[in-house]
Amino acid sequence: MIARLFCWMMAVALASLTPLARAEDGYDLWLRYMRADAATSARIAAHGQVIAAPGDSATMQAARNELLRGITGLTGATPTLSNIVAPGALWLATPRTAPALPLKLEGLGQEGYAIRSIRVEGKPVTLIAAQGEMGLLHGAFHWLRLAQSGAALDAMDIRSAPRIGLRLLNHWDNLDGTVERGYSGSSIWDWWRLPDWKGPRYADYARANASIGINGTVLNNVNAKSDSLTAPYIAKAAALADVFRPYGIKVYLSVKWTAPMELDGLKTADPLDPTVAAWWKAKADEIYKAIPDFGGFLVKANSEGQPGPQDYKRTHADGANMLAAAMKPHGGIVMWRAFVYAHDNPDDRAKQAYADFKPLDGQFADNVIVQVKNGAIDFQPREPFHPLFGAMSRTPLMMEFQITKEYLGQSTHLTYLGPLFEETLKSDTFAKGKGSTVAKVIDGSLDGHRLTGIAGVANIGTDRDWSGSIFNQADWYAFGRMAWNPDLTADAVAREWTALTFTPDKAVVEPVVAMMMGSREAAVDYMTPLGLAHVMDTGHHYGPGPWVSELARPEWNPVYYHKADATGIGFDRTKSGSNAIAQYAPPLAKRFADPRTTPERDLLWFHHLPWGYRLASGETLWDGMVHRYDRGVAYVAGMRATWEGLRPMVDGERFAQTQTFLAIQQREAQWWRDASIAYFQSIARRPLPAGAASPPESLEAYKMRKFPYAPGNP
Ligand code: BDP
Repeated sequence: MIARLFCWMMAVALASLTPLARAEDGYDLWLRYMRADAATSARIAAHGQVIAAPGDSATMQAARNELLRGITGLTGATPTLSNIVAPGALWLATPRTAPALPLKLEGLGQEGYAIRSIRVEGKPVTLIAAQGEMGLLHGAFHWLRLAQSGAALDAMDIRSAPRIGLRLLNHWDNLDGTVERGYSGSSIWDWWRLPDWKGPRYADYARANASIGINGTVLNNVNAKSDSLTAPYIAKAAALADVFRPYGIKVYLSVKWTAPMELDGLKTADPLDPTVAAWWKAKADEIYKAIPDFGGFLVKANSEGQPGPQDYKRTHADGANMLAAAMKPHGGIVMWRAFVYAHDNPDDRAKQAYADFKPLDGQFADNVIVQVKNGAIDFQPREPFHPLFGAMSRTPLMMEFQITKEYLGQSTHLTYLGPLFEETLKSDTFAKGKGSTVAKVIDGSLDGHRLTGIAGVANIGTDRDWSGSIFNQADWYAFGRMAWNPDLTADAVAREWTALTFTPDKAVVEPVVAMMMGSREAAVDYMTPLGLAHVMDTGHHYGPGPWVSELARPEWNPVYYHKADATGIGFDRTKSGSNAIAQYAPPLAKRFADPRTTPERDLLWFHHLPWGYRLASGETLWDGMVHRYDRGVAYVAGMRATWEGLRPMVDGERFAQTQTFLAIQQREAQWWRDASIAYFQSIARRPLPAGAASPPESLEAYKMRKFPYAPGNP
């Protein structure tokens, strides 16, 4: 009896050790390292049975630990650590640890790496080589990515170096723990208990970012509080910097323009006032004492009520250069945001950033980079690329994408952002003729800039799965991978992510990637078809509100953006309207001047057209809009069906979350469609095309829906 009980206990104990029994809650992101199938496991074991990675630095330890963790998880066997390059070894080497490396490292910089299958005394060895240890860490992550996705590990010959220098997350995290436009819980920065308590999430955060090539993080909201520049908060930021440093993640801070007045009672924040400049210089010195590798400042000035140099009749360049001078002796930089529009400027909001910044081209100090939002309006499901890209050749410009999906269904809609990033990066500015893509502007190659950058507004919070949903993790992943290499396609990145996040099994990868790839277009269809924008309900930006018209500032109202009236719909940005098209290079301006040559996807962004206008398909604009709303809803129904079919192949917890969120998305896509049609039909006064269902509720009923506690709304 006792023996039988013992056997039973053993069986239970063993069962709980088998990896399949492990609950998957998403915490491990794409670094799951679950036991691989026999063939993959054997391959990994053959190429990673020994890890030869000499060096005691924290970065080398991180690289070694990652390989140990990965290989052990994937194969079930722990590799040996050795300083001798044995057969079957993974050998991590820099010119310092191995002066006679058999490959060239030129051009790889400090973060790049090479991976090559070589022979040492006739035996196969995988060499990961780099100029420095950070490159080795990135190389280790690359090798693990391949190992985890079941790729061949012999005959390797890879060289990889980041194309863009600054690859940063922007956290819109407030000091009270809330996150502006955050949909995944609270801020992961526990400001209150820092600097003493440094919870395990910080290192996991740094690991995850390093694994996809991100190398910096702005800790606090662009709507900044001065307090983050006080001594206690600098100490807190320094504690985080200490945790991140081994992973190559630098810390940056958003600053409030009037901090010298608020913190130390200065009479002014005029950038040309010497006391102001001296204050910032002393502040920079203080920060660098605590954080010697501090990255720099991010500034939102004279935008949406934030103070800035224009309050003192100075320009953005005056402001940026004053801060840049304070950072300069320490090697720091200033990222100055171009997201500006003023309440007293009646001009088209889409034109205002260009109007403010274009004349300043060439006036910025060499450690200033101007951060331009993706979209001259605001992170919409679709916007044409920002006209500043390609228009300021003498100023380094960095891209600001929004990873958190303020306008794309927030945490519950599956709307993979890879295609949005790719579409923008590949857009041709024609600044120096055909092929002058946005990617070439921001990687510095078009104009020969050395300071280059890209930022993503983070979707990270205290939710167990970090990003508010499993599929939102893909947006964080895609941002990092495309920041490292802006030529990567959204499809390739989705494949990688799916293989790592679920399984390399094609039976899962193919349908999941297919779902993801069409998902952003589906959101465009059910929210803002044919170039519409900013019709989300006010404040929380969650759900439809195309009828909103009574807010104080005209450009806060959706009616400002769609301009629907009895004759038609759309924002005329041609000569007869705001003439925003003139901000684009002549070949594009010409293309956008005529609805016939404007890409249909941007039609109503550039033109106000009659409801009866004929689309390329031959149907009327009104019918085409209705068809697109329906197409978007149908796509979501299709995703639900696909996901149901994957039930046997996905672990229960992650399956159920996605299943529930897709149900929410379908309900809400339908709501978007119905409410939009109810409203626009009340203006267009046209019948629905044959087969299209009437909205089940009255327009008034849709207008009545209120969401006072929707998350993320400041
Ligand atoms: C808008 C957000 C707002 C941000 C602002 C910005 O609605 O919360 O503060 O952008 O980027 O998208 O500064």
